[in-house]
Amino acid sequence: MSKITNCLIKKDTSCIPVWFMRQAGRYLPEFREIRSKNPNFIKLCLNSDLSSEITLQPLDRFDLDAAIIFSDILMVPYGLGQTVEFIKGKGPKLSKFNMKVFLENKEDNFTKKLNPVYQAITKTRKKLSREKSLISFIGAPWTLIVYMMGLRQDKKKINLENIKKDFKRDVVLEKLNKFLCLHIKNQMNAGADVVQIFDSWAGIIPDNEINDYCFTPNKKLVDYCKEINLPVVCFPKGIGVNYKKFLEIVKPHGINIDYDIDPKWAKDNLKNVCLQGGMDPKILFEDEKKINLEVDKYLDNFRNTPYIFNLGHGLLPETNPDILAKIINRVKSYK
Ligand code: 1CP
Repeated sequence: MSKITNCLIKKDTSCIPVWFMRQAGRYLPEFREIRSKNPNFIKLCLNSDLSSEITLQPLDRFDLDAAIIFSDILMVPYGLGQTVEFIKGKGPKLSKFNMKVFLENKEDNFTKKLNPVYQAITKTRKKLSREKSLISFIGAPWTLIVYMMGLRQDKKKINLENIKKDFKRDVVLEKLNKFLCLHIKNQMNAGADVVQIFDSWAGIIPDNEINDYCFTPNKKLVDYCKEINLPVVCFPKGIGVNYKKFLEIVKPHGINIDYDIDPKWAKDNLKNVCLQGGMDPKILFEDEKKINLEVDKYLDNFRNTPYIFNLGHGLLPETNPDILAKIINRVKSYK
């Protein structure tokens, strides 16, 4: 069993494993080099040799306890027939959502389209030692809907009345759930030993809709992971005190807290779960003394509770890799 699955399943507190969201990415010069020669991001994700190489880049540099497969949550909308483009400085752009095309999707075709992602997982697993986890991931249904239907806005709460008119909510959620379960299973069969569910836009769901759009769809996915014995970590970013309710309803093995969550509050309110992350990725731009204080704040707070060191969101492109190396060493030598 890897250190991370030990922490997630057995709630082991004897060591604090460490990995970072977006650990494979733009802050690494070796990633930027590959990226500059591969302007089409989706094509890059579908190149299993390069994806596997990028996945392992941070592990060649740092003493991390997991690799996270280099892919994207938007590979699922791609697999379901939407085109996905990444416009520099602007983020992702998807072709217009078409309900008919969406509902016609077949499992075989989806698996075939995303096969290179699964091949990348198998290739990576072969090169990774057993004590290291290989983390797969998906976007939660709500977060995918935000991109698929072009609802992405600033952080403010969203008015769902506008989309409800011709939006068959339960049909869309059910179909997405089916394909997300398939994507989880395919990634596991290819060699992934953990899955993380990113609900990055959960924070903009109005409170009266959070049950239907966040808790219930996440619970269905977590129940499926438990059925197939795959440890699962949820990340419902931005939901504040609703983290408590989320945990009571969804009950994943692990939960990643975001940087708005007070770690003390998390320790007191989020029990019987392995906690992960929390530290603001912007702290990595501060001086060493301040960084160390902040790292220790999380390590001290979660002493003797099952905890995986990570951040409260992904690493930022401006991060200095040498700072990351120092943080990892600090976590590893913490007594
Ligand atoms: O070079 C580039 O321009 C591409 C940048 C990039 C990278 C490195 C994108 C575009 N995706 C990725 C990889 C990625 N995406 C990983 C790889 C593994 C790792 O962590 O190292 C993961 C886990 C993701 C997940 C992801 N993609 C999320 C969930 C996590 C989060 O950041 O909240 C989301 C929302 C996306 C969509 C997406 N893909 C890429 C970008 C820039 C975005 C976010 C855009 C936005 O803010 O809406």
